[in-house]
Amino acid sequence: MNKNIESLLSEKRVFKPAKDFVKKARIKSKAQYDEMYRESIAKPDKFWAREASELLWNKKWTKVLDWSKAPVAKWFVGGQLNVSENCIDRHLDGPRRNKAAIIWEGEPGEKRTITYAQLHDQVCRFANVLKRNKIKKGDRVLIYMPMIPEAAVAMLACARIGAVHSVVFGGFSSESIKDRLHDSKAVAIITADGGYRRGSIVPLKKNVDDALKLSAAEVKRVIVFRRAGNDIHIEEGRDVWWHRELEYVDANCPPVPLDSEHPLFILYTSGSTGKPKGVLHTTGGYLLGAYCTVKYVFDVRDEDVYWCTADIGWVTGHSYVVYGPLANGVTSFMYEGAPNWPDWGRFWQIIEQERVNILYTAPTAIRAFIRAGDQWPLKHDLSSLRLLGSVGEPINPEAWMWYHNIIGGGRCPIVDTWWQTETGAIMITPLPGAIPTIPSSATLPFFGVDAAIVDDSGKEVPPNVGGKLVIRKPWPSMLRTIYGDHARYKQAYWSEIKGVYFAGDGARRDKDGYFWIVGRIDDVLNVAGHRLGTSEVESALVSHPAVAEAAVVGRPDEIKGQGVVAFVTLKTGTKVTPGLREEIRAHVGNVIGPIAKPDDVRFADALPKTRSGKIMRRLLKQIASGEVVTGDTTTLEDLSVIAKLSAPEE
Ligand code: 7RM
Repeated sequence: MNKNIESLLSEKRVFKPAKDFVKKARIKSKAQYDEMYRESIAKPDKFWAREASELLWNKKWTKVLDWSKAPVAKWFVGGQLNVSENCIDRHLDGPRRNKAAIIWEGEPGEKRTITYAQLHDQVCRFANVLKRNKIKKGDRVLIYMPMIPEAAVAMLACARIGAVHSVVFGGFSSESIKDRLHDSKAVAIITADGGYRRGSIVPLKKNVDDALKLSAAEVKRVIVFRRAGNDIHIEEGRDVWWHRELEYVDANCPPVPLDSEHPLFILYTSGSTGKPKGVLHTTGGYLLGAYCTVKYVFDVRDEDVYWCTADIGWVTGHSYVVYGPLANGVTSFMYEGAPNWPDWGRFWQIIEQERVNILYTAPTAIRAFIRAGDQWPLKHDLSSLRLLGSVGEPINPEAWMWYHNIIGGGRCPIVDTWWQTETGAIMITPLPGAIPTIPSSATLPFFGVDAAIVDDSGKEVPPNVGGKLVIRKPWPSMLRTIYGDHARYKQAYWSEIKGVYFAGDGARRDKDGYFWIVGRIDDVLNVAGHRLGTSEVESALVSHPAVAEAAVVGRPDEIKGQGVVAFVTLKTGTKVTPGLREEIRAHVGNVIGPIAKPDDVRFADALPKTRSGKIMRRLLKQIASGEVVTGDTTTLEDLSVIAKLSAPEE
């Protein structure tokens, strides 16, 4: 057995769902989960038909799944529905009519509450604005907005008329906008004058103008929401103001019944190589995945205030800020700004003030909070929280424990949810009232998810042996294609191992069936013939008391194949002493085994991250190997980080 496996197996702290959580939970025991899971795999048509019947269909399907043209799936064949009708209109006849659909706080501190009835009014009016501007069913519309309710309104308005939105994260450059316009052949853009970020204004409209200067592609219309009040250029004949357009429309806009396989959105995501892939999701299956996971994984109640901190520019924002919670009639809290503006207490102050019950955030944020210090959360009453979620990367045991104790007060289950842009919805996760959790394990597959760990030939490996994480059966919210490049869809996801979806992640499964995600396969090192997960070494590094955050990459090594290079940021107030580097190396050696001892530990002020918080290992690999940093850096949060990392050591 590899040393690294031993270290993961040594993580034995098991957290059982608390009794009073279980009492109210939908799924109350492992046995109940097992039973439902068995049915979902053995009789998927029956299982999904039952779940889908909780949605509103304008026309019932004739067949649950058509997989005869694999890997192209058709779910709920012949069925018709509308996503915006399911997320809004459906709630208007009962007690949810005047309930908050969205509670929003802007970075400067203003607050808005939008009820389901008000959301209906706004979405209908804006859908009429789209129609007025000649945007039709099937047209692609690029959305480039700050985190304001109008971003959700724009998405839902597109869904209402069958236009296909492609949200581009507000932190992306004009170059990225141009590429996405081009690839999606969008006919319109919805944007804002500007958005707030850490006290300054992001010039969104100007970025759109610059993108259109690079290549106007097929864009006929730009609709601009006034958010920040900054000066902008209005191109006559092309650009219109959102609020002016509203003067010409009424609130009558019936939802258009759409085929279950009608495209809902395209979302661009980076692959390991080449240009970003336009992941295409469709209507019925995607909505069901988002709906069903919010229901079971977050086990939502009508009285909940639910907060997913993701930006709508990421898939997490699509499924878990907008579509999933609204389909469940839940109150979705939305925040415009950064977690550390004006200080590191902002999130905790919001939770106290809004009495937030469910918090869903990313490990990178958690580690940043740890670094900032416990005094920030400890200043606030966080007792309203009852459930915590984690997404985006493996959560190391230290971050998990801090989240559990300091934020969750030791009382809240943590759902560590593994999924991808491509999967549309959560795939591997604990169900909070049913599944005992272990720090760093995403635990068990969600209903209908036939996940397995296989070797290169596609054969399932024994427990605790690492391999490729694959999904062997189609699931409702799976991507349908890569927009405009179906060959790449087949090649990227269905060719690595014949007949199954390969996620790009490495993982192992323990004897209880729990999944332990190691990370992207390209982040797995091979040091002297030993498989070593970079995230595992990182986890060992951050368990050292002086270390706040760490990123580990491989660099070519003549003897061992690959050597281990660790980039480390220290906790505030920690000084780099002469012995510290060696002490940290020794610590990793103790935690995992000598093989994992970093060959090089480099101290840094910050790590290069994408704006969604993922560490950019490609850049670190280049730096570690002494190369000049090249390639795409448009998703990088702060370019100056690279300059500092590349500079010679002290
Ligand atoms: C939702 C999202 C997908 C990649 C995926 C993994 C990593 C996501 C977890 C995780 C370990 C998790 N979509 N990942 N969640 N790794 N544990 N709970 O992040 O398309 O942007 O990224 O993120 O490597 O392949 S994504």
